[in-house]
Amino acid sequence: MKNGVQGEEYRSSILIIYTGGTIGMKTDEKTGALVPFDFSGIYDEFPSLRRLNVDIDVHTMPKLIDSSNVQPSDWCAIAEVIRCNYERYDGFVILHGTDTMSYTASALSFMLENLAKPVVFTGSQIPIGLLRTDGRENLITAIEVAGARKEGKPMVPEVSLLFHSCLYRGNRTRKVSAEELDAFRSPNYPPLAEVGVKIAYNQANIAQSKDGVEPLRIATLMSEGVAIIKLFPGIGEYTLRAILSVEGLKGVVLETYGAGNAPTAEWFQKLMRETVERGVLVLNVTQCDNGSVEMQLYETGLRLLKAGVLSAYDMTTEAAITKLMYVLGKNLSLEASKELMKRPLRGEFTL
Ligand code: ASN
Repeated sequence: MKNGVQGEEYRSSILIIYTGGTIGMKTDEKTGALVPFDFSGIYDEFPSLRRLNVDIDVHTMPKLIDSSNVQPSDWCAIAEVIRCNYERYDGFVILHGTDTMSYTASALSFMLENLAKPVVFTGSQIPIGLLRTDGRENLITAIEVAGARKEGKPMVPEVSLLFHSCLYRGNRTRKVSAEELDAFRSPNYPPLAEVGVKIAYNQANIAQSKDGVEPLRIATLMSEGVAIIKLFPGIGEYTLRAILSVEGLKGVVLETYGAGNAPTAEWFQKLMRETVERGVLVLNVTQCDNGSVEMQLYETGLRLLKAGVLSAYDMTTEAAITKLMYVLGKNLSLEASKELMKRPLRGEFTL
């Protein structure tokens, strides 16, 4: 079907939103320096894209940035572009620097409420204008995923991240290598698709299409009163107290050891109790690459549980901090915020 006409194959319309990062770099032929690539000439640069059964438009963000400079205001700007173009396109590809791509993908997964269309993040480790680039494959596969349909519905109606040979749920990912082309992992959730000769979708792991249930809404208030604290043997009481007594603090991601364990020293436990009693949401995330927080397993975790610290289960730090920002940005009661933290909203953790 093409746009409702029976008998012809449906041709998806995709909007590429270009935000910056290495993927957007090419060598200036005169100077040899790396300069931004103009994605609006995408068909001239990659004529093979015409062979895909999709129509592509490009939206270039006003200021192209290295993703180390990304701020919540950039997440809002991306969400706004998606909202404005939501009805016109079948899917979206976000070209983003790899350094903070997992943060942005996690944030967008929460901010895009009632999302029923694909939003596929991708980037590259080698500039798209260099011969050995990984950007070309990533870009083409991301476009294909964003346009893929099954029984008239989008194949992957959620925020995902395509890198190297895998498509992941965006809020399950983290960047794990500054060197390898296979730079992302989803340590606690299987890939949504594996890319080989074919793109093999793992249907059971992909969110169900919510098409037509509720209109897309974007939540653009992200709380800034949050912090990440990574425990280490020797962390000092004064340092920790100083961070936790910062004015306006509303939420903390506490990176603990193993299955969610922390020192049992009285000063530490007392500080945690006081922080929770002050109404700060403390979320326990493990420092381990994979596995889940289970605070009831050891005395060192149980004490945190009793102090009122919440479990992040198997969430990544990237998902935990952006979920805190999203939930606290809603300005709900403390109890209502805790309720939202305790349940998976976009498949970001497994209970
Ligand atoms: N510094 C770059 C960025 O995150 C790294 C990359 O895209 N590979 O924007």
